[in-house]
Amino acid sequence: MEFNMENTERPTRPLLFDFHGVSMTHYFTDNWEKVQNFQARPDDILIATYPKAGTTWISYILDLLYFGQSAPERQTSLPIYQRVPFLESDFHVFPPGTEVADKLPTSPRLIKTHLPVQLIPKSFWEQNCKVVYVARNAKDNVVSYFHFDRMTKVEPEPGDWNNFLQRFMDGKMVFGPWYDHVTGWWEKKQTHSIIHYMFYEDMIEDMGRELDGLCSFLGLSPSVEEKERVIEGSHFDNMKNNSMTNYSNVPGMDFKISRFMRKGKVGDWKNHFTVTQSEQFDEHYQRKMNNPNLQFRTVV
Ligand code: PPS
Repeated sequence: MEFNMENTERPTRPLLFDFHGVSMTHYFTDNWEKVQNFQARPDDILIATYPKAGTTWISYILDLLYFGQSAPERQTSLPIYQRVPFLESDFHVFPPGTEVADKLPTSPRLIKTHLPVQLIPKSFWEQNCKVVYVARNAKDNVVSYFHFDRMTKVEPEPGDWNNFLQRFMDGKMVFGPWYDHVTGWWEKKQTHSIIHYMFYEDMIEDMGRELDGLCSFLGLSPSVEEKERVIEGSHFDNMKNNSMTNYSNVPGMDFKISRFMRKGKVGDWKNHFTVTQSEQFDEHYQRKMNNPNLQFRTVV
């Protein structure tokens, strides 16, 4: 599969538009027919997240779990976004996600999506594929999203922090409202045991515990040494310094503005929200989030 990194054509920032009730940009709808008709296989593992919730982290953990030992060369030769195709993406400089996924030689295939649950191609449900969903608290999620949108031209113009925060609260973000995304997947999980719902904050707090839960869901029983290798390899500092996981070789990202592996913390929101913004956000949050069983932590 050819990924042409020499194509330096400067992308212009895309506009948001309504797509089946969800704000989107053309990068995620241009290939929609093939996305909707994508043929999942029963052993595919779908990694589903709202943008900036820890997608790359969980992708790398899964890749290490499945292929860390059997295909060590993969770890040094193939960037994570080529190992784990981004299903709905069609960035034009890369082959579309569906094509990369179709050509993946691995079994299982690890496939990334940011789609809200109602837009997932139906073959994933028909094939009863396992889904690993990672959710991150809204305040850290919006901060991470803001810095990401500042540094990459494939996202709409972020504007200043205050406007961005308001847009997030209004749900006018690529892939729609955070509130609906995390709740929609949470509710789907209640009737679909093939969904494993994880929290970024839990992973930060105790990766060993979270890895045990994940392995038990996947039916994997790695040795103590293997688990240690996965935990060590997926530690923020190691992923940040690893050119296969830190996105340093992706065109269209300006690391002088912000790095992809930026802080990797819970609670960075406190460095961004003013007291007034935080109070307004909390008040709005209470109105939007009405499932008492879905609780997030903004500190650990
Ligand atoms: S994307 O573009 O949606 O795929 O981004 P995503 O990978 O979901 O989110 C990026 C944020 O996740 C942080 N990250 C990590 N945190 C802790 N530990 C590890 N290993 C790790 N890997 C990635 C990354 O730093 C981004 O968060 P912020 O808050 O911006 O640092």
